[in-house]
This record gives sequence, structure tokens and C-alpha cells, in this order.
Amino acid sequence: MTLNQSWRWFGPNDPVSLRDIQQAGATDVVSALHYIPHGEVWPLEDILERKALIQSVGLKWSIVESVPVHEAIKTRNEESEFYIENYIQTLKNLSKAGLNLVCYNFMPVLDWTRTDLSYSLANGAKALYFDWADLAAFDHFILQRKNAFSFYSEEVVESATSRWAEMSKVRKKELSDIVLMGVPTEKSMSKEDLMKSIGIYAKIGKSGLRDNLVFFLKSIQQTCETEEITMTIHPDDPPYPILGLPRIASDKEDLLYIISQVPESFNGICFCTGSLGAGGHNALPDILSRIGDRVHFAHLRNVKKNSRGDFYEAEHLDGDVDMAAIMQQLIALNKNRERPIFYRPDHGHQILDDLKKETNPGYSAIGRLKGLAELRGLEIGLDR
Ligand code: DNO
Repeated sequence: MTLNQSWRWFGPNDPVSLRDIQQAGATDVVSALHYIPHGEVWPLEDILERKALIQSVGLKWSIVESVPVHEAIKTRNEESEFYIENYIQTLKNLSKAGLNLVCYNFMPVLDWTRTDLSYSLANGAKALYFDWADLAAFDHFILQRKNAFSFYSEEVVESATSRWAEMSKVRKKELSDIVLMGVPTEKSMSKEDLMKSIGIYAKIGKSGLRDNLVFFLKSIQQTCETEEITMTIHPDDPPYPILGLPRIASDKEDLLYIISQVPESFNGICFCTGSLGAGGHNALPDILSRIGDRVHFAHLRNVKKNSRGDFYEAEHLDGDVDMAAIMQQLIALNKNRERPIFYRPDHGHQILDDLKKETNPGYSAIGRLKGLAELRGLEIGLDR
């Protein structure tokens, strides 16, 4: 049995069509009902409609990414019970529709964070970039968080200050929009709401957030077990606390903790090589060797970091992540599975015709097509 190649599709508004996905060589689709506000129940008929649409071209909707976890659950405030009930109902509806592999994250307020969405590479391709000095500039000058600069190294503060002094108005606005942006096609957050959340999470801290995750998992456990649903948590991206927000899925210790607290098999992991790989503290083959039996889904993507921890998204087989080593481990893990491990080429460069098109950041067609082709080749070659 080979690994399963899937592809993220944002739905009918995605500029990448289902035909494109098929032509790119994927068999399975990763999708979500992004138009439903976080926390609301996904109606069964909406799920079935999306499923039918995907099936109409001969593809299969196999993974739900993400069923977002409402902030009330992450902060476990007085509304959390209501939102957990909603989450459970959504899981039941997904199961009725035959969907039983779910990806989610437990990152406070912001999903993945970058500071530049069109970083130019030497060959003219565009990639996503995360720069600590830009983040510090956002934190101190735009968000104006109290003592923001005290959380960064002197070197980062210096470059943030000088960069800000020369930054155009347009770039300042762009930087702000990029940091406040969440998942493409979903709503961005406001500066004011972000500040409010930072205050709430400061009180919760890392151990409080861990407790809230464990509580959430235990609350949905019975449903997952009855409905045979596997949950896979996506690691923090980047795998560091940012803007004073705690992080609980950033490294080996975090992931082992999550498994140890909720050891039942429904509690799985989405192994994202780009998110984990952005952390200088993370040795990916080692992490995968420890948590491999819990990995049901992988996001395969590469990053290149500098000594300060800034990084850009590199080509899938280039960069700091030894993709061949990871692929070899995934192939070995997959041999003992009843259901194949799914992976998707995560993000891709904006290249060729896509440079002229409006695309969802990280999710243009051609860069991912290239990534998928390389990953498939790698798998077949290594498995021979
Ligand atoms: C970024 C994605 C994430 C991921 C969520 C999972 O490109 O990998 O947005 O979908 O964090 O909940």
C-alpha cells in the first residue's frame, strides 16, 4: 500500500479547480466548509453537498481540515460547553457523511503566521517568509503591546527599529494585514481583538492552554470513539510563542505530552514538516520516530532558516528538512496500517503562470503540483 496523496481545496471559490487537482495527480481532497463561522454546527446537508461536488469529478473527500476549535474552547470560558456541544454535533454530522479524519489546531487566536507573502527567490519564484524583525516591528509599532521589545533579542530589536524607520506606509499596512490574516478565505482578525486575546491568554499561560486542550479532547473522546473519528492536531506555525501567546504543540515534548494525557487512539497528530521544521530545536526524524504511530496525516513542505530563526518556504525537496529521511519513515510506518497515511504537498511556490494570477497565499496550483510530483517520485523511488 502506498501513502495517499491528497490536496487541499478551499471549496468552489478556490481558484484551483477540482480538475486541476486531478491533473496534478492527487486522488483525495482535504477540504472544509470555510464559509461557516467558527463554532457553528456544520449542517449535514452542507457536508453532503461538498462531498458530492468532490466526488462528481472522481475525487474523494477524505480529510476535513480544519474543523476550527472556537476561541471559547481554547480559553475555556463560560461559553465553552456550548461550543464543545456544537463541535460534537459537527463531528457526528461528518461521520454520517462518511468522513472520519479531522485536522485541527490549538493555536491561540492566529493560525499560521508569516510576515511576507511574496518573498522573491533568485529564480523569480515567490515564497512565504517569516522574519522576526518584521514581527517585532508589528508587535511594537503597530500592535503597541506593552514592553513588546523585551521579548526579542537585541539584534532583532535593532533591525526592527531601523526597518520601521524606512518602511513605506503601504508596506506597514501590508505587514499588519499579513500578520492579522488567518486561513485564506476566512476572516482576518482586528488589532483590537488580538490585543484583547493576548491579555486573556497571558492569564491562561502554557499550562492552562494544555489543560484546555486535554479537556477538549476528553470531551469529544466518546463521540470520536463511537463514530470512529480520528483527530489530528496540527503543530504550531511557527513553533515558538509569538506576540506573547502561549504555544503547546511546538516540539517533541509537547506532542508526547498531548499523547500521554489522552492516550486513546482517536487522539492523533498531523505531522507538518514545515511547521515543526521552522524550529531550530526540532529534529524531525527523531520526532517522527517517537510519535509515528499517532501520525495519520502529514503536511509535507520545507523551510530554510537563518541563524536568527527567520525562514522562508523552500522547495519541497530542498531546505532544512531532510524530506527523503521523512519519506522513508512514512513509508515504513505506512506498511503497518489498515488505512494509508495521507499526505498533502503543503504550500508551494508561486511560479510560472501562477505569478500572474490571484492565488491563495501558499496554495497556488503549479507550485504544489511540482511539490506533489517530487514527493510522489521520492516515495516510489525509495519504496522500490
Ligand atoms: C497552513 C495550514 C494551517 C492548518 C491549520 C490546521 O497552511 O497548514 O492553516 O490548516 O492550522 O488546523
